[in-house]
Amino acid sequence: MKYSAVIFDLDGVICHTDHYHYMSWKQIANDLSIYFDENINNRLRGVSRMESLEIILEKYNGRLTNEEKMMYAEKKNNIYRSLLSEMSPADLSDDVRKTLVQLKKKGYMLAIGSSSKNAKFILNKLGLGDFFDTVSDGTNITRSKPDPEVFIRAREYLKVTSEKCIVVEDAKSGIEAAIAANMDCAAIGDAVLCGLATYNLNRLSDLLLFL
Ligand code: B16
Ligand code: MG
Repeated sequence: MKYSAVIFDLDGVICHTDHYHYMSWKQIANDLSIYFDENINNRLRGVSRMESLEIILEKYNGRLTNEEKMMYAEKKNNIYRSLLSEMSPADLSDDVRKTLVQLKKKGYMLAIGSSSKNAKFILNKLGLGDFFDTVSDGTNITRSKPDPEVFIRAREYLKVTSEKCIVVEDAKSGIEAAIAANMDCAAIGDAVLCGLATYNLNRLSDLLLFL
């Protein structure tokens, strides 16, 4: 096998929580009367919560203190967590479930490589709390994507080389992080548009065409 491990991004790849991020930030933008749309939201994919707020504030006319920024980031996270709390295993699509089960059957090690500090909470909600061989997320990194740290940690936990890993990502920042980690990558959704990935997917199960 060319690869021995598949490292999945979470939001926008395994589940649709990318939309919950959008809805939560939209409320914060509305509170501050800041223009915000799906195109701006696409720049938030894979980047940390505080960096996301800074991108949103590019369209803000006033200035916020660090304390105010912390307050808005926390408020966003509370809105986001209340949306997450409604999630259940039914939020895992048949295509994603089938793909994960098949890859495990074929003998691949499976990992999560997510910038989110809520990753384990989401995995538990989806009934995937014990499914992955390792979870590298926003709680074990100091720099978020496009820095490769989150994927390097994942392959260290799995004890494999970068050449044996393939990353699956919906964010341009995540594709750049995979390339910086010397890993091949498959783009899905918005990440396809950057044209930088080793493979482009229409749906997650397209992975089964070559893995
Ligand atoms: P949190 P991923 C990323 O997750 C999201 O794409 C990004 O929009 C978010 O800002 C980041 O997690 C941090 O999330 O606020 O939950 O810690 O796509 O890398 O799985
Ligand atoms: Mg993502």
